[in-house]
Amino acid sequence: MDAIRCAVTGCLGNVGYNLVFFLASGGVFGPHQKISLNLLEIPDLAPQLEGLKMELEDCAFPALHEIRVGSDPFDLFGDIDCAFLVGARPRGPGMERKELLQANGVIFQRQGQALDRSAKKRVRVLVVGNPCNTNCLIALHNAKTISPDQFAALTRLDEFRARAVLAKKTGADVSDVSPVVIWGNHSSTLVPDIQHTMIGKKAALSCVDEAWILSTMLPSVRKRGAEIIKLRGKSSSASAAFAAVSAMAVMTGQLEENSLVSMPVFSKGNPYGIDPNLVFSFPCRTHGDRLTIDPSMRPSDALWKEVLVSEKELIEERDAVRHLLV
Ligand code: NAX
Repeated sequence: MDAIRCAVTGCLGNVGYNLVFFLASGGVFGPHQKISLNLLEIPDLAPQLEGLKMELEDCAFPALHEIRVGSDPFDLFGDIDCAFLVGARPRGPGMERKELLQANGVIFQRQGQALDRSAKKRVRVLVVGNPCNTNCLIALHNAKTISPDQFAALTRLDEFRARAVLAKKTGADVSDVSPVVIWGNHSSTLVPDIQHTMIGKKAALSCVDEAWILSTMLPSVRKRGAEIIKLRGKSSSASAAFAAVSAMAVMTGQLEENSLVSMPVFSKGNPYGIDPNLVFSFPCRTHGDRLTIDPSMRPSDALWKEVLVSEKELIEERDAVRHLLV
């Protein structure tokens, strides 16, 4: 069995540092599938990257076949089967949201071009670095010879958070809470939707009322990341890495056929009338390593209004980086 080659950008950051160990220990493909890691960081961190490589070697992971390190995506994306695009510029003091979009947009434009030139044509690409939906849109536009269906951004963490909030509220075990749909942008406008969620054998909507969903659940899922920063002094890292591993498992066909997952995917041809040139989180179904948007899950009118607010935000983000879309 050939090794699966995976690239991770930003692997010395909070999320990336956790992610590489999850990956090397078999988190996506299992402990018996050999995996090669291509690790990317900014050039200034070359010595630290060598240190990370040594740490990974010291774990003697049976699945870890080879490690390459560097900072050039055109080189490090060579022949990869999957990519986790985690590295991004954080928002600096006094930095406008628009400036952050531009600074990160350029990174994801270049990485899209590098994927196009260097990666395998069947590569699966997960964008974690924020603003992840719009960064993903930029990357897929710049990778013209790779199908946009092979790109996704990350709202799996928001889905897991929503399930945890619901389990806590109802006193259920989280494993009894079936998927919660996440609509829209990975931002403070995201919309968790429990219309089709089951808690054991009961519909979630028979356990909590819509007023609680709008007044408590929605803000608590949206603000969970900010709350963690306040308490921990750092943003979510291991939970985000775990969610990224889980999302890549979805994208590479490791889930049961027809599983329901929420993934921000290219919106072209979507059955909900959402603008067709966005990366938007929809309820999706798994078919091997392909995802299709489930057309039968339109939420209540009250929630749909919220979904449209998230769409508006994504349109504004896209319009601010239009020059980076080709
Ligand atoms: P950190 O600032 O700790 O790490 C980012 C790393 O990326 C740094 O080590 C930096 O040197 C590197 N980097 C920057 N530009 C790069 C480039 N062009 N090539 C390679 N590496 C580069 O951030 P961290 O907390 O790890 O978060 C990473 C990104 O994930 C952020 O944009 C963050 O907002 C986003 N998140 C997204 C989540 C999601 O659910 N979609 C949740 C977790 C996380 O907050």
